[in-house]
Amino acid sequence: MYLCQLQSYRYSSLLQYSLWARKQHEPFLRTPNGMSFSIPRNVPSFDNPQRQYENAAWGSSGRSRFPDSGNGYANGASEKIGGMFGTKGGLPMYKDKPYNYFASRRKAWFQRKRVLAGIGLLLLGLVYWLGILSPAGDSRIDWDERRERVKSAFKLSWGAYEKYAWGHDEYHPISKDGRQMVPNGMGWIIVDALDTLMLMNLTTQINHARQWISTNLTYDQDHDVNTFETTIRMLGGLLSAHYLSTTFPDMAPIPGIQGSSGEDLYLEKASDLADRLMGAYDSESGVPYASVNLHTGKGIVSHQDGGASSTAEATSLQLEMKYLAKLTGEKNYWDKAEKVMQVVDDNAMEDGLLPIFIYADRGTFRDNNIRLGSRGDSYYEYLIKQYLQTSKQEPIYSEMWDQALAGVRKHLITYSQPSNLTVLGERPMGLQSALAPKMDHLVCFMPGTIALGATGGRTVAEAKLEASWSKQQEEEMDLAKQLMKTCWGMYLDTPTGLAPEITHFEIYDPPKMMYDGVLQLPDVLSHSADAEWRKDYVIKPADAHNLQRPETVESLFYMWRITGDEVYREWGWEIFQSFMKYTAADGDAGFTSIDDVTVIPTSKRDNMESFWLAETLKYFYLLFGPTDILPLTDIVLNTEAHPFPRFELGKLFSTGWQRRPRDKSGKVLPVAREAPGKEGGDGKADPQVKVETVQVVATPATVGDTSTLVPKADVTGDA
Ligand code: DMJ
Repeated sequence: MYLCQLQSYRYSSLLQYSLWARKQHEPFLRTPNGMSFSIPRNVPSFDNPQRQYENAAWGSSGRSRFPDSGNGYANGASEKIGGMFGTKGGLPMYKDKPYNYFASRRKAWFQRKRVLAGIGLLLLGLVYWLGILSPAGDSRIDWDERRERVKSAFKLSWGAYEKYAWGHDEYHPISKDGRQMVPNGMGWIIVDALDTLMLMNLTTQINHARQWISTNLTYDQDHDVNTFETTIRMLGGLLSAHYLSTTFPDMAPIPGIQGSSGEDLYLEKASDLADRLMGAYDSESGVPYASVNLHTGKGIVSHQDGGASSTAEATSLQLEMKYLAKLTGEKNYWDKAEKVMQVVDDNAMEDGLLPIFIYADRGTFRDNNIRLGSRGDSYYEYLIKQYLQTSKQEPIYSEMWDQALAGVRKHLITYSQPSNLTVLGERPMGLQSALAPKMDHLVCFMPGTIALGATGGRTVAEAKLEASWSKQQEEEMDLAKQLMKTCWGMYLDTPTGLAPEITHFEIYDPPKMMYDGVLQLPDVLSHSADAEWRKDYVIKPADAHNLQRPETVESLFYMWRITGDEVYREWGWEIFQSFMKYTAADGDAGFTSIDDVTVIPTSKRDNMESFWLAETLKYFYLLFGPTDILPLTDIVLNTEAHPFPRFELGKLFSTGWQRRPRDKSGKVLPVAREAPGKEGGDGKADPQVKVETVQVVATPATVGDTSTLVPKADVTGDA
């Protein structure tokens, strides 16, 4: 029954797709400039001559969303060769040098030489067009121009917010109004967008934002807020604004205010907010409560999920609190955030993979649902980023990351069929139960984060020069590339070119696990409407919405920076165009979430997420920009894409905890009995027990029947 439903949905979506594909190709055949779509008014212009050139160049890469459009120079190559030999007038080989020009009266030998030279040049040209000699990609693409398009999209979105919802926490682009989340607003959109404004050098806009923060923003409001979201977006936004404005005073400068000597507004607001959030950590275990009242500072237990906090939410506050501690010298911020890591790790979960709910009072996990999507994701992200933030001086976090990544490879990586795409699935009932072949879009932060972990932020070429480069890093880079392709396929698979919130996969029965051997997947995912790889992807109607999420473009950004392979920028450009085309609200209202990525025309939801400005557009902008802006070796980006500098521990800070002792297979050794008369354990390692290096020895994962597994999709949960 379940399979039937899937099949019938697949057929109807294929039919829809082929109708869509025909529609897409028609304008290519009709319009001389190769415009593929009509753009809503006020969306950044795509029909200038540069755009035509880019479209043409695009076709030549063989990676166009619109195959066989006749649009690219490489298309119809045989005709060009024919033209060369005088049978047909070919297109110019270079845009300003017609190639079919011959002087008519030359000596025969000289003529022959010219023909031979011509053939040679043509072949060289073809090699060039196909990118064979140019691993870095097509140098004719003007990435600066594309980056400007992103900036235009940002300005349009920001301008719409300024016009229709200024000062509100939410912006609704369809009804063109806003809403507050707390009585006087928290600056949800303004604060989250600050550093993107700075990176894009939008001086007027940053001035307006700063003015609002200075005169309107108060966090002293008697209202509950989500501890995690407020930390990553507001605290993170203020801290990165502080970092950028003080470290790069020429970035969107505000005369007389910004710069290393003048700016303290953002840091003052950040400290005030952090002090109000501290009450969340006052649980019995130290694991933060899901919410906190900003006025009373009292932590509030979750009203849902049996009172448990989300694991990702409790464990993705550390970059922010530690950077604030470093800036202010207030060790308390550091200690509270660090304590959470210890409590979580003391649970000694198998292979470093954690259930997605944790009780704040007890510090133990609820249920056994393990995934790297909603409620699980950024725990893993913050392991490797904590290690990098403190300049690799806290090896405990790289050890935890390595263990968790080995756990992912052992228990969660499987392959789709028939095309063997790499799938990072879930274990909803625990590691001993069956695998669910489902990926939230949120999981797509992983390819980039794996690559970041493998090289520490250097390029692969640089990292390979180090003696420490090993087979493990090689394999991790391979895994990152495979997963990146899977995430890209989520976009390429749909008529809109946008990914759904959740994707399911057809997998083998029993599942083929990575542990049993890496399977060969297609080199390139063909754009063709009937490409076989599309059979591997399954989109369920309840999961088909798109909330303008950043994770795939985030990973594309890391993969581009780390591998230098321009294909990742090209994929990003295709995705960007899809956002422009299918998420634009009417008139000057900006961009919005949509209901269903499989249906054209798209039905719009009435909400622009703040991470559209803070993350998605920022990552596009960085992806198309030069690599020396925010070098990955100098910074870490928090889970809301707010950049913080890496720093040394210095005298004040150190890692204040140790992992419980483990044996060689990674199993935690039993805690020694307490001395008589002492009640209960203190949760700390027995100093007598010898601590072995954690070395995860993979054993075949337990797999089972997948047909009963896929639980009802959790479409509401975020991180
Ligand atoms: C953002 O708020 C953060 O990236 C978070 O970690 C996950 N959810 C959203 C974006 O999808």
